[in-house]
Amino acid sequence: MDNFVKFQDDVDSWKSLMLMYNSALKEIQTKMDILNEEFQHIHRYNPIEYIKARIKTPESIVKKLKKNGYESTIPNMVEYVNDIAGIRLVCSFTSDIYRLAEMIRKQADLALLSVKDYISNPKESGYKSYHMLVTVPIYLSDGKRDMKVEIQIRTIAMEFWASLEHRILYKFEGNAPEYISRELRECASIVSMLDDRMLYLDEEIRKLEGEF
Ligand code: 0O2
Repeated sequence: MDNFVKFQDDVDSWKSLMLMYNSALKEIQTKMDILNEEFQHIHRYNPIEYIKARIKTPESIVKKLKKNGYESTIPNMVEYVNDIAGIRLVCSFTSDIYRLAEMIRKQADLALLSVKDYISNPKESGYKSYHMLVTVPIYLSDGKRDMKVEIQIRTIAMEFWASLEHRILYKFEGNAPEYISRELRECASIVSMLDDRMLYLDEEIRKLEGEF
């Protein structure tokens, strides 16, 4: 019976926690939609092409805790798993990424905990993305909670690459055949080149538009 009560308590804490992470995700999603709409209104241009939001699956939370040597407990997941609530902003150009990061930094009610700039410092695999870990306040019936949300910002080309690489990572559990890893690294440099050239084109078009 005691075990059942404990289990029930854990289920209740889990459900409350997921509700809080979901609320945090909604708050951030709304903030990003507003930024995008306002930017469109002023500059006639959307820095965000699309947004993906997700709550990490219980399996993935447990796997991450285990990988980092922590027991699967609710306090550990809150403390050590930073991307339970994750939102991804997908942009056309690399310049949009830094523009968005700056706009996010300026939001007074978001606290910036850390930044990982895998664009200036890509991973060995070729992974590029800009990660910001923030806390966002959510207001419940009994008060305020600051919830962690990971914001990933990347271009459409980086997203294309990362999605395939993620599948490969899972499939081979980090031990992909050398020719696949090599091919991926080559694709990563093609992605970087494509991003640079598309940005160049965009800037040139803007200059020409300015002339007319
Ligand atoms: P999954 O399966 O996507 O959930 P930290 O959160 O700071 O304690 P972590 O997790 O290394 O440590 O932080 P980081 O580097 O910001 O990574 C967070 C998430 O970014 C990862 O979550 C991935 O979703 C994504 N990511 C990071 N590195 C790579 C990479 O090399 N390739 C791809 N495709 N995605 C990456 P998870 O939990 O690792 O994985």
